[in-house]
Amino acid sequence: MSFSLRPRGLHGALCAALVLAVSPLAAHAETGADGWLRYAPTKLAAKVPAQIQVLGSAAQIKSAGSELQRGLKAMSGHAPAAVSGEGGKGTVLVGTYAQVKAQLPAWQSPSHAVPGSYQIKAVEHAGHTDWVVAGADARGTLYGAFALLEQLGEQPQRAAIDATSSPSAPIRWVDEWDNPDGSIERGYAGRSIFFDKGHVRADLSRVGDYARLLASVGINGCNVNNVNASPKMLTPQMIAGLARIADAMRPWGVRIAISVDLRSPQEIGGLDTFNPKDPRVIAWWQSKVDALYQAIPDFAGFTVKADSEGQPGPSQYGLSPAAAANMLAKALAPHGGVVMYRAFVYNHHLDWHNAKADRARAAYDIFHPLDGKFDNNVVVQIKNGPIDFQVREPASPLFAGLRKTNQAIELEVTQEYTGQQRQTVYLVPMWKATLDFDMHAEGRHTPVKSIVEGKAFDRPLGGYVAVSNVGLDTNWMRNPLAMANLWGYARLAWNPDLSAKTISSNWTRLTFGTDPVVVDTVNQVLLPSWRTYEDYTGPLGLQTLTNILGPHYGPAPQSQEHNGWGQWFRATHKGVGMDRTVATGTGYIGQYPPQVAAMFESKQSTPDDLMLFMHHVPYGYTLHNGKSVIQTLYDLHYTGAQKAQGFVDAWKKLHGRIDDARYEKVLKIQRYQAAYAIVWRDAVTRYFHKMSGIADAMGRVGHYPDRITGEQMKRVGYTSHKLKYFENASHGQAQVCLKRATCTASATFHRPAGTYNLGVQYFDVRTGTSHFTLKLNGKTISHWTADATLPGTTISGDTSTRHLMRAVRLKPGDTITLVGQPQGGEPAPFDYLVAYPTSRQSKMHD
Ligand code: GCV
Repeated sequence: MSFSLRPRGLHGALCAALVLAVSPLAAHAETGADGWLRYAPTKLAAKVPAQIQVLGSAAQIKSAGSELQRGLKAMSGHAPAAVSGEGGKGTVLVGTYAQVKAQLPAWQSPSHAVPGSYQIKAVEHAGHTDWVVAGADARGTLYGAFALLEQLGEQPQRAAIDATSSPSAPIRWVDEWDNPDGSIERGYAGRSIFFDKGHVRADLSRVGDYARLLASVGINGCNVNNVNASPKMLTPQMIAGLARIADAMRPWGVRIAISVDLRSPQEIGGLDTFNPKDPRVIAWWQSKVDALYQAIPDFAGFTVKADSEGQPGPSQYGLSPAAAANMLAKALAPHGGVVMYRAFVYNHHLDWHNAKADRARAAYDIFHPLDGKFDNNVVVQIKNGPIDFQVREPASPLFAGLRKTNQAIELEVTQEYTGQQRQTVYLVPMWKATLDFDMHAEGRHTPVKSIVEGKAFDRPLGGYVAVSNVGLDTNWMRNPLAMANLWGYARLAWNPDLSAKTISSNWTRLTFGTDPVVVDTVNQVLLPSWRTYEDYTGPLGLQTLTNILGPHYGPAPQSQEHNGWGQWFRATHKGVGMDRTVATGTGYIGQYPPQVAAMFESKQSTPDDLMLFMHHVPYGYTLHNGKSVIQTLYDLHYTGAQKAQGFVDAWKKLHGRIDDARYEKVLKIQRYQAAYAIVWRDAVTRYFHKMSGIADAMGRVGHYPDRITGEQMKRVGYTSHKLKYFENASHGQAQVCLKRATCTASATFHRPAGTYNLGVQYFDVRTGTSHFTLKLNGKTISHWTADATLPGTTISGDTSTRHLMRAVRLKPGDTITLVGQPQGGEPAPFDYLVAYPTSRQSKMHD
C-alpha cells in the first residue's frame, strides 16, 4: 500500500501545481446532508483541464466521471466538458489502468494493483497537462475520482496531483441494524433509509446518497438489515425490494449483503426444522440464494448472528457455528458470496455467584476449537473487545486464536455505549488502540490490523466491518461531529496506519473548511473526547457503567451486577474489578498468546487503563499513577466532567468561522454534554463512595455546596419519589408532582449578593411533556418545556437534565420558586437547584 502527496519540486514538470485559496466563509446555513462531500468553492490558480474523457462504460466509471464534473464545477466554477477524444487539450482521463494506458501511452501504470487501487497523476504530454484518474478496476477508478476531489478540497496551498493508493483489506463494509418496520436497533439519527412499514422504501434517494458517501471513502459493502434478523428478509417481495437497494448502491461500487435468521426455513419455508444438516434445509437455502443472485447478481453475502441474545442457532441441534456457516457458505460460493459469521456468541444467563463465570471468555472458548473448520468463503466477524463495544476493552483474544480462519474486526460507529450521538466522542483513537495492539501470536509482531487483514496468517479474505446505523436525519448521524467516526472508520479500513489526528484534520477541512483555526479547534474537541468520556463514565477498565438493563445511555453502575449478562465489575465493600487471571481468576487472560498473557497476569505490568478489567484489587491499591484506585476513580470523574465543559469553550471559538446552523447545533450538543457529564460523575462517584466507605481526599464527593435539593425546599404538592438506582439523584430521590395540576418548590437564597448561573436539575422523560417555570421573588425568570426525546422512559440517570440560566443577579433573602406542571404522564420531576457565581473558574464544579 502506498499513498503519496509529494511536494511539487520533486516532480518538476510532471506535477501540475494548483494554488488553491480559501474562499471567504459563506455564511449560509448548512444542513450536513453533504457530509464531507461539500465541494466548497476554492480558487484554483492553475486551471482544471478543460475537458474530461470517461473511458469505458462500467457503472462505477460513469459515476467517477459525473462526480468529477460535479465536484470540479462546485469547487472551480466550471465543469470540464465531456469529450470522446483528447483533441490536443488538457484532459481529465478517467478509466481503468488498461483503458487509460491505451489512451495515453506516455503514462506508466502501477505494476502492482489489488482491486480498488488507484492512481491520480498529472502527466505532461504533447505540450499540455492531462490528469489521469485511473483504477485497477472500475471501483478503483471511482475511488481515484474521489481522491482527486479530496486533494483539491483539502489542500489550501499547493497540491500535487499525485497519489497512488491501495486498500489494506478486501472487506470494508458497514452494517446497518435496520428492521423492516423502519426502526433501527441502536440507531440514533431517525428512521431507516432502507425500510418502512415492512417493505423496502419506495423512495431510495437517500440510499443512493449514502452509497456515494461510502464510496468516497472506499467502503465496498453494506449489510442493510439488523443482525437480529427478520425471516421476512427472504420473502420474494423483500428480495425484489432488495434488488432496488442494490441498484441504488451499485453505481457507487457498494455491494449489498443481508443478515439472515437461521430459523427462516421454519419461519417462512414451511419446514419443521432449521437443522443445518437436514437436506431439506440445505435445499431451501440454496433456492433462496439462487433467487437472490437472480435478482442481485453482485450480491455480497450473509451476516449471521446465532446462538446469541435470543437468536436461535446450530446449538439447538448440537451443532457448531462452523456447521451453520459452512452450510450457507456452500450455497453462496458458486456465486462469489461470503458468510460473515459473528463471534458474538455468549450465554446471557451466566451465574453471578460463580466466580469463574466470565462472559469475556465466550468467543474464544467457542470459536478457537473450530479454527480451520470454516470454508474459505466464511469470515468470522469479531467485535474489537471481548464484551460489547464498551468505552474501553482489551483486544479480543480471539484475534490470535484463529490462524486458519478468515477474520474481520467489527467496530461500532453508532455510539451505543459512547453517548448515542448526544455526546461527542471521536472513536478513532479507541479503534487504533485495538488495531495497533500487538497480539504477539506465534511470538511474532502481529498487531490486530495485520491479523484481520489476512496478512499475519496468510488468509485470502478479511478486513473491517462497522455498525454505522445512519438514519433519515438530514445529517445522517444527528450530531454533525459524529460523522467524523464514519469517515474515520472508513479511513482506517483503507489504511489503519493513518493517525487519529490526520484523519480528524482531513475530515474537518472537508466538512467545515480549511481555516487552520477551525481545524485546530475541531481537533481540540475531537481528539481528547474519547478519553474524556471514558473518564466520566467508566475508567480503569470498568467499562461504560451504564444502565445495561435499559437504553445503554445514562449511568447506572448497579444495573451491571447481580444478573446473568456478565458485564460485571464485581464491586464489594473492600475492592473492585474482575479477577481474570489464570492464577486465581476466570482464566480469561490465558486465552492470549504467552507474551500478552504474561503482561496482563501481573498487576505490575497491567496498564492502569485496564486494571479493573483484569484484576480485583482493594480500593486502596496503588496504581501506576501513584494514587489509590478509589481516589483515581474520584479524580478522573471530576476531571472528565471538567474537560467536557472545556469542549463548550473550545467550540465557541468557531463562532463566525463556520456556518451558523452547524455551529449552533454542535454548541447545543456540547452544552448538554457538559451538564450531562456531571450527572455521570455524580452517579459513579456516589456509587463507589457508598460501596467503599472511603471519603474523597478532595472533599468533593457527596458534598454539593452550590445545590439546594428538592427535599430541602418548601414543597407544595411535590412529593419524594425513590429512584431504582440511588446514585442517580440527590438522596436517591426525585421530586414529583402527582396529584395536582401544578406543584411548587421554593427556597431562600442565603449566599452573598452577586451574579450567578442558576440551574435546575430535572428529568426529561421521553414520554410526556411537563412545563417548568422558575420564579425569582414571584417574578418569572424562565419557562421551559421538558419535551426532549432522551432515551429513557423513566425518572433515572438516562433522563436527568439541566436547565441553566446564565448571569442571574441574586442576593441573600431572595426566594427562588420552581413551578412544575405535569403533562402526558410526566410528573414535572426534578432533583435540585444549583447556583454558582459566574466568576468561578471551574464553572461546572458545583
Ligand atoms: C443487534 C449489543 C447491543 C444489541 C446488539 C448486539 C449485537 O448487545 O446492545 O442491540 O444487537 O450487541 O451486536 O448483536
